Amino acid sequence: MLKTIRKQNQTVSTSTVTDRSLPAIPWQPRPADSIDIIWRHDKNPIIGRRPIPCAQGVYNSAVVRYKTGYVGIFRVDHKDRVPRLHLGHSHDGLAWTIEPEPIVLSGAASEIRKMEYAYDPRLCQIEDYWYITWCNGYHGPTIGLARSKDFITFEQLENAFLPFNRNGVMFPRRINGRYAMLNRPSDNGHTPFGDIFYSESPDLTFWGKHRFVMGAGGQWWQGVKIGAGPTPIETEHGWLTFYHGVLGTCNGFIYSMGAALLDLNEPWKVLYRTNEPILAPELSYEIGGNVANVIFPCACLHDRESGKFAIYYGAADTCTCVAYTNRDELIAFIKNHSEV
Ligand code: BMA
Repeated sequence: MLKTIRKQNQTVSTSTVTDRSLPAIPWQPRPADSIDIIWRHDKNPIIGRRPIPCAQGVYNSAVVRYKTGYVGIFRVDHKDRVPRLHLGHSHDGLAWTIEPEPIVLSGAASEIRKMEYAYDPRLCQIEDYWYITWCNGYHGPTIGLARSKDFITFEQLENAFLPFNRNGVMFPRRINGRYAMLNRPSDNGHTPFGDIFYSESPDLTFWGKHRFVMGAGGQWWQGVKIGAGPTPIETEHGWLTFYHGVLGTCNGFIYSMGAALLDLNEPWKVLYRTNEPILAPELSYEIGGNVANVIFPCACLHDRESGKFAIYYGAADTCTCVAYTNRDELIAFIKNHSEV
């Protein structure tokens, strides 16, 4: 089916990595007493607050299968509380070794080389490269962009947008011939608003043709702001897109996870969108930490054959967690719980 969809779009994936050559994704079956569409890994958090000496929190991070194992780009808040990006490796996607020093990017124009801070990375394979997008400090938050072929050297490209922007999430193939990215215009603080937009680029330098995708509002749980999460997953029902939705309370924000299906050819068109969170802060590591009540998904491993999903999310701006679901059940859930 995917092949047919790509043919209609006249888009050819030149990916050289097939699911078959990759390791099985982390997985635990749904517990008998689970009543929700998503269930948590029973040994969460998989990465705690201080896996390396400089860290004061490791969360909101990107993970992919690579060769016979896994690599990740991790948000590490240092003890000075400035977030930086660190590379990590794992043989099973659950036990991680994180490099003690931040990753070094090269190749950028001197004006943008200095990253004042770097957080909330996403990873996306497009053709021969792995692309990293992150919230990059350049006179305020904007979307940084870098790429690598081997996770040894990293080439920094131009920032995608003007400040202020967050949650830049690339699509894993060109759409109608252009690179495509979800993003969330914002302000320089703890933004009390936020809608998801779509932008495209012919060359990864110049981004335009901006389209509104979906906004905050509707139900309270996503009433203040929303932002795209992991790299969208192509399905015959549309681009399956996880996102975070934010509730405003008298004690601050509460971040939960929602999901949507976007049109394959025109991803700014929302086909379905959950009218309730698919995962909300409940357990101790989600409701307590550096920032209470935060679930923030940034990566999802997907096994196409079985339809298994392993979703990586940051909990309470402190630690890294995993949750599981099944593609077909989730798509049915989104369609049955949609506000669109
Ligand atoms: C957002 C980002 C996220 C963070 C969240 C909750 O604005 O900074 O990195 O997880 O706030 O603090």
